[in-house]
Amino acid sequence: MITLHHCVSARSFRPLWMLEELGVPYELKMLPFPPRAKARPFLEINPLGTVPAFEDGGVRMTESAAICEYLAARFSPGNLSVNVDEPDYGPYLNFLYFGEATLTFPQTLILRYARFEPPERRQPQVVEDYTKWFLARLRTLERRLSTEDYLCARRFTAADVSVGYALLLASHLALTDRFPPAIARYWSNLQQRAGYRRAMDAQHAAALAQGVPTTAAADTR
Ligand SMILES: N[C@@H](CCC(=O)N[C@@H](CS)C(=O)NCC(=O)O)C(=O)O
Repeated sequence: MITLHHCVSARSFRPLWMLEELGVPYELKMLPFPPRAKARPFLEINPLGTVPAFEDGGVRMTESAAICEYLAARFSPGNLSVNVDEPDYGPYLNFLYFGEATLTFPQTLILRYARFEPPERRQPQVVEDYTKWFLARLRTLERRLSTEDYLCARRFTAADVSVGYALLLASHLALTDRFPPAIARYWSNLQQRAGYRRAMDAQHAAALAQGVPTTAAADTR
């Protein structure tokens, strides 16, 4: 049985969304945020204290985009994954990593210096600069999505989950009004997917059942 350690709407939402798209059974273990401070025993599972932490038999993984790639290749080759012999294999890998390295990274700086640090350590200049950085990095997506419904291979894949999570995080940072038109349409379509909605419902129900806050840490002010 797969186990996913998760905080509400954290990057561990990527593998949760994948699991729901795939219909693969899993156990969802909810943690308060940040686990490093509020769930110390979790450090035995992931010494960094970050989520996701993913277990599949003897396999242990802690990188959300890599877990998406693993799940797609293992449970949905040629559907949620793009095969090596398909023309969009390269773009598939590129967007999988683009979602985390290029689109989520700047948002973590915004979060930290706008919301997580105590008021005296907040840095409005960092927030402004990395907001501009993030919005500028959307250009690649906008070009692609103005002619395509999905990022690659003309179908929904793990790359859409990776990038879709970055757009979810942007919604918590109130940046969606600044999305260009093709990204706004794409984001709206992703949220209507049954797999996305099931993942949202699953984290809410598990948070209630396991006694952790049902709200995203990103909403903290
Ligand atoms: N690159 C990793 C980043 C994991 C990560 O930093 N997760 C955040 C949640 S979005 C976390 O657990 N933060 C808690 C902390 O830094 O203590 C991934 O994509 O999974």
